[in-house]
Amino acid sequence: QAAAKAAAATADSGAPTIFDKIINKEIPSSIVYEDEKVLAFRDINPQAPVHVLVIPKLRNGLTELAKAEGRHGEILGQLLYAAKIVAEKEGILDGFRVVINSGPTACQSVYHLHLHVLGGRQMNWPPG
Ligand code: DGP
Repeated sequence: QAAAKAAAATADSGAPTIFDKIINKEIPSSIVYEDEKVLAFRDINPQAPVHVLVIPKLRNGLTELAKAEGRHGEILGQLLYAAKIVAEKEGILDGFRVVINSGPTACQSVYHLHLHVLGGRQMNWPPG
């Protein structure tokens, strides 16, 4: 399964992604948290009982973490703090994981920076 996902992974083209439609409410999503800068919604393909994606509403060049620059520092902090708010709302503050897949080798599939917030079960290490 991991190999199939890796094979399906694509590189960053800079094109709009499905997350734009989610941000614009053109396609439905199960929103967990939202503020002016950040949107958090349930992953369509959950890998744990709690699996929420935290994204910036404005992509602003952050297609992947590899493209981060100093100017992105504030939103990067806001995303991480939003991940904590999500964990609190979902009742998993005692143990949760935050993952960012950056680039094809890490199996990134949507090129709009997103944090995966995972929890609600025993997490294992190392990850696949
Ligand atoms: P990544 O592999 O790190 O790029 O994760 C992308 C995630 O996005 C993946 O876990 C599935 C999720 N996803 C893709 N399309 C949709 C969608 O239309 N709705 C929702 N809720 N999640 C999606």
